[in-house]
Order: sequence, then C-alpha cells, then structure tokens
Amino acid sequence: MTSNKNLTSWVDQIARLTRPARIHWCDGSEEERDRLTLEILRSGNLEELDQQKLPGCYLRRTPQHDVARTEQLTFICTSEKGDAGPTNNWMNPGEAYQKLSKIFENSMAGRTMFVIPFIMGPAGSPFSKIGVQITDSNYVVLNMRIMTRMGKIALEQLGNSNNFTRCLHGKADLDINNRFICHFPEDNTIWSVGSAYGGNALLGKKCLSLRIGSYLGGKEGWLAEHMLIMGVEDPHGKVTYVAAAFPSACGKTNLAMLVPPASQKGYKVWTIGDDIAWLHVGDDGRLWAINPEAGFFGVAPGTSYKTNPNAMATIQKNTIFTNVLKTSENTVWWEGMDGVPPTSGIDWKGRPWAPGGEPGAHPNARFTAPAKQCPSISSEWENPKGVPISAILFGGRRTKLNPLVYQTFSWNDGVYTGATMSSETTAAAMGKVGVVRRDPMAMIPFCGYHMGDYFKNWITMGSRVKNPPKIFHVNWFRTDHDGRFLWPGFGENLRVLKWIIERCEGRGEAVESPIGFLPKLIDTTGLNIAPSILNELFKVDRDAWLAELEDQQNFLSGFGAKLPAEIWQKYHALVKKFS
Ligand code: OXD
Ligand code: MN
Repeated sequence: MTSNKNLTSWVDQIARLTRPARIHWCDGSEEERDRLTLEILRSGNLEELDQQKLPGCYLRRTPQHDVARTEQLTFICTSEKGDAGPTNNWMNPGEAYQKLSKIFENSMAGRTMFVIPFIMGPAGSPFSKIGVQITDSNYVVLNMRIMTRMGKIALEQLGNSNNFTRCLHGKADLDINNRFICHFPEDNTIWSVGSAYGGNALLGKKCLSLRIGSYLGGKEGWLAEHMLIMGVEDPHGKVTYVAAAFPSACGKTNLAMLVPPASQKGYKVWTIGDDIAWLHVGDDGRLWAINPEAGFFGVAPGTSYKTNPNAMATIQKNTIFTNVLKTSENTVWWEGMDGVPPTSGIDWKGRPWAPGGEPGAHPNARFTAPAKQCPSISSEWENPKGVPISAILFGGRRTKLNPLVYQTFSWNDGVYTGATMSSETTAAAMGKVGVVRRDPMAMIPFCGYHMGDYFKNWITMGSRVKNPPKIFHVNWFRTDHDGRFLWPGFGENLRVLKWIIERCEGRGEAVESPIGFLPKLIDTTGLNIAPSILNELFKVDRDAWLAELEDQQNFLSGFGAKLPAEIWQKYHALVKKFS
C-alpha cells in the first residue's frame, strides 16, 4: 500500500514484536468499514441497533474496568524528568520501552494487526499532522475512522516522509495491572497497552492532538489546546470566531453547538470543533485555529434535545454508542435523555435493567459521531487555513467566586487567568463535591511537557500575534444561597457571547474591576432577572479573592523556577489591587 520505507520498516519491527496472525493496512473505504463491522458483530463485541430508526448505528459494551481515561497510568517519557514537569507522571524512556515491550511481546498472536494511517487536521492543511496507529482492536479502527481522516488519503499526504507520529496500541489482555499509556515526545511516539477505551486507545485524540501536539507546539511555535471552536453569526451575516477552554463537566460540547433562543433573532452559531484546537499565528498577524478531529467523542448522559439538540441530531446515524442502555426497541437511552424513560432495557453492563435501580448508562458513556453530520457544522470547519480567532474564553465551575463574564486587561493577564483556572468538583466526579481543582487552560491531564514552559509558549505566542484575540473568563455556574443557578445558561449564553463580540469590535461598554472589565450592561431582555441577581452575578468579593489568591500562589509555586516571571508579575499586581 505504500513505498514509504520509514513506515514499512516500523510496521515490520512492531510485527516482529507483537507477532500478529495477519496485517491489514486500512484504506478508509466504506467496504472496509462494512467488512470490519460484520466481523465485530459476529464476534459479539458489537450489537446492531434498529437500522430503521438509527441507520449505521451500533452499540459497544466495554469491560467494566475499561470505561474512562486512566490518568494514573499515563506517562510522559522524556530523557530528563524535569522536562515532564510536576503535573505529569514520568518514566524514563528506556525503562518504558522495555516494560511495555514485555507486555506487547507476542500480544497479537492469532489476531489481526491493523495499520491506520491518519491525518489530524483537514487534508492538505499546512497545520495538519500525520500519525500512523497500529492496533489489534477492530473497534478502535471503526472509531478512528470517524474521529480522523484515515486510510489512503493519509498515506498520500505522508508520501515518503518520516515525519509522522508512531502510535502503537494493543489490547493485550486488557488487564489494568498491565495498562500503560506512554508518550515519548522526543521520539514522536506513543505506546498504549491494556485499554480499549477512547481516550486511552484512539491515539489521535488526547495522546497525539494534545500531549504530543502541545510538545510539538512548544518546539515549533504554536498551541495545541483543549478548546472548542465556534463561529457566532450576527443578524448581518458577520461571523466572529471564538475558542474556549473548560475542564470536563462544564459543557464544552453544548456551547460549541449552542442553539440561539427565539429571542435572539437573526443569530446563528456554527460549530468548528468541540474538544481540541490547534492555534497558529497567521501571515495577517491574527491567530488562526483548526480542529484536528473529524468527529465528536461526546459524553452521552445529560445530552438531550433540551441541552443539545444539535448533538442529538448528529447521532441519529453512523454513530457508535459505547456503554449506553439498550432499550427493548433496540434503540439507545441514557440518564438525562428527554421524554419518558424506558420501562426496561439492558444496562451498560449487559444486565436486565428497570427504572429506579442503578444507572442504565455508565456516567462516561459515549457517542462517536462524524462531525459533518452536525446540523450546525460550519462551512469553514475543513478550511485548511482554519478560522481567525477573535476571542479566547477560559472558564470553570465556581459557585461563588468568578463573575458571569469579564474581559482580561491584556494577553498576559489572559494567560495568567488561564494558568490559574479552576473548577469545583461535581457529583459526577469521584470524591468530594465542591472541591476546587486548578486546571490551567483545562490542560492538566493533557500538557505533554513542563507547564512552566507551556505558559512561556503562551506568552511568546502573544508577542508574535500583532492582532491577538481578546481573552475572557466566563462562569455559567454561579449560585445563590440555596444553591440555585443565577444564570439560565445553555442557549442564553449567547447573550454573554454578544457582549464578548462587542468588546472584540471595540464596542460594548464596561466597568473596570481588579480582575478585568465587567459588562456595564448585558442584554437580559425577557429573562426576568432581578437587579439583585445581576449584582450577585457580577460581584467581585474582596475577601473571597484574597483567599483565592493565596490558593493560586500555592499552586503556582509548584512550577518552581520554570514559572515565567510574567506570571508572578501578574500575581503580584493582582494582590496589590485587592490590598
Ligand atoms: C474528553 C475529556 O473525553 O476531556 O474529551 O476527557
Ligand atoms: Mn476533552
């Protein structure tokens, strides 16, 4: 299939290690998809759903201990431990190769080894990257087919080049004690073994597009970010592009696919991506973004026609559902879906289910769906140049601290705000509810190098963009004394986006506060929000911020000498403003 000796010799080398019964080079064709689907159906590892109601849709149940990313088993393997930084697990590369080689040895005996060439980013884009994933999981092949541009198209783009990420994945015996997700940024290589779960096994996503991507971005002068990308079209047809980073459970997919409420006549939202953005400085001095992915790997529970009608429309065909409930009508269901819950079904563990007992779907149940099926997909989503970003949003779930929205004073103030971003844990996460977790730029689990160096790259990028995006902080989750949300959220977030866009255009009135510019006026017509609630939504409480700054200082100290001086300067300036 290819004359690329760099590639064929690597594939030979891995075949000698893993000893598969056969090797299949994926071409990305529909015949290939149909053949593989049939094979998995026959093996019992995939179930066909009602093809009238959900054409091309299938259900997969994973082993019960393989349902989420396993951060404790995820490593950055750089020659110097210090290069991985305090936020990553580190392993010496020699030790990691040796340890994982033992697990990979003969692990594909009797199985097919699939070779998946894939592109992250639009085909032909100067910003896209090529990866080649070897895997012994046909489920992974079907998912990679949705999440990336894969097969012949990627081999054509690669040509005879050696410039591709070598991604090795194996199920081995799916034993959590033999599970490792290792990244070798210096070798542009990823080895993942012992898990078939998306984030651990679809190596183009978190592993390549964020961990290896952020490392390459640091070296090559660009940014790989855990951000959605959206376009907001105003009633005159002008589209403004926004990128936004939020930790998990803060509604990134919902914001990317926002449906403007009826009151916001003439506004439209266009989706470019829901999870990852690669940002480059354009020749015009602006920051341009591409979405490296071709699909959505979204959390199913909580997704409904009320919370995200565009996501619901996207997943009505050609979608792989993982760990959801199967209804007696051979369709899917999960907690938080609209309508009357089913009276019976088969739960994600494969057991008969009835309402009132354990959840039918795993809280991290997923859908894998082609982005092009999304009704709000932007006509620009595959533009090889990307889209020009006017605003960057950082956000988190803080019930009391952060105002609904504020604009940071400058690029570096924005970097500081991103670096100290935080969110409170929810009931969906393990452990205590309401604990503040710092998650700089929502990248804690995904930054492939020392975060101090990563912040430096942000600062350097700012000095290279002549016309940088404005940076904002948003918080949809502020509550009153009884724990009720003060802001309606969802589609109404467009009102906040409108003020953000006005600010980007040099309009939109603001009042200065110590942390940034707050809106003088936000359009709340028809929302029936009392002035006292608005006051609360925009309150910057001095005592709360002094406590917050102490916590920020502790956190930032953990980055040691690598924390850029610019970040400390911003910290001290803020302390002074509040004192
Ligand atoms: C994801 C995540 O799956 O951030 O997108 O965990
Ligand atoms: Mn994500």
